[in-house]
Amino acid sequence: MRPRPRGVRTTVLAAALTLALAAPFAARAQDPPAGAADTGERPHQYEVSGLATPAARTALAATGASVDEVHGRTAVVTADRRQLALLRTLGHPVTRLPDPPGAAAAAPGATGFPAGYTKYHTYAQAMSAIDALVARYPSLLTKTVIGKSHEGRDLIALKLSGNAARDKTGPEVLFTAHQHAREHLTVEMALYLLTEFTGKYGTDPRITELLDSREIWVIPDLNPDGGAYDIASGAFRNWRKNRQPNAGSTAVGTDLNRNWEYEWGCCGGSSGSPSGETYRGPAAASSPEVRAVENFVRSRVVGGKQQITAAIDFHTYGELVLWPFGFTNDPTGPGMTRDDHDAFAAVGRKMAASNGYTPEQSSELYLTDGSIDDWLWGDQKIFAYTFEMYPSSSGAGGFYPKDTVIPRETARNREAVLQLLENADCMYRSIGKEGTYCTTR
Ligand code: 7B0
Ligand code: ZN
Repeated sequence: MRPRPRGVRTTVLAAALTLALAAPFAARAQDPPAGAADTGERPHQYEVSGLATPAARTALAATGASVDEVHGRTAVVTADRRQLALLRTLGHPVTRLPDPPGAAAAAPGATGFPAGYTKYHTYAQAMSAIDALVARYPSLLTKTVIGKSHEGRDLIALKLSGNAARDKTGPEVLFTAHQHAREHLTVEMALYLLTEFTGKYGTDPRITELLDSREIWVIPDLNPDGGAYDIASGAFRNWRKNRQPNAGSTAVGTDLNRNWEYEWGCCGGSSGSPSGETYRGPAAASSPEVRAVENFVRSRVVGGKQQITAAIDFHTYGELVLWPFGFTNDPTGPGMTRDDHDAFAAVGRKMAASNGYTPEQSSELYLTDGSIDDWLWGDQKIFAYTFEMYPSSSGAGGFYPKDTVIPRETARNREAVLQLLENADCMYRSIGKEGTYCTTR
């Protein structure tokens, strides 16, 4: 990990202290009384210090907490009461961080975002914005329903494709967003891409060329149920998982990004307990959301060849460009040659240079098993990245940055997205090996 300046952490702590002293609601935002059910409770963020290695961070995750942020030897986690108790047994100093700002003004029964967040799109608002784009640009943008969420919401995929007569021999590229409920900025990222590509086709030469030579798929909301639940009380719930019930437990939800069908649950990179923030589900692809997207991706195999060559799955937060594998610390191994790794890293670093994120192999953060990028690469040989968007720290808003950042922080990834699209016909060109790998295309 790249250590960050100490000032950042001091600012976070100072902000925490200021909020704790100034905000009247802080008093009732303490841990619930002993004996409270750990399922209905809103989890909180905590800063944990004294972590020297990825293994130490993976041990944090083994409590069932999610690791949200890593700065040098410090991590920020989301934990419920029980996970907090386990965390404390690990012996690292643990400090409670303030709750998201929106949590102050609870308006039960709300279906929209609270004040300061109203430019974020609810699921319904995103769907109507998308339908309006499809109606306006019918020759560029088409919508397919690829399945239903647990609660029955449509899971949709959008296809962007230029209408030039020229033959499409180029690759397909996939952008996915919102596996994690509280990561609302990622839906805005998907909407930005749809708006940008439709609005600039025919006038922006780079976008025109890309849409004429490639097909772009956008799945803007993998977890609509979790997203709706996160905002439904009028105060952000800090929710991560989907909303699927678990047999034999009152705890709800599967962590979609631990549910993919490649090395599922293999390696201590997920939780086997339904109350875990990173619960992997009872079986690989047990969630309807993951199953729908896996089937969609498999449906892109044409004549024995996967048409999608590259992908980005958008998350928040941390400002990172991550590549597989997450399940192992090895940079190479079965399913990942040195050239594969080098091409991943070369394009990943180039993208990170354009948006100012930090590039690294996913497992340098902490181990994850059953995550989408491992499946896309391990099972489908798609060059799949995970982007952790703005901000870099909980002090700058964590999972809940104000809506004023949306235009800047979505446009910030424009260049990286264009670079991936331009590399997608031959990712090995980035390491000078197109002659070895890309001659038949
Ligand atoms: C996660 O804070 C995923 C890396 C995938 N190999 C990182 C992601 O699922 O833990 N971080 S996050 O939850 N968005
Ligand atoms: Zn995430």
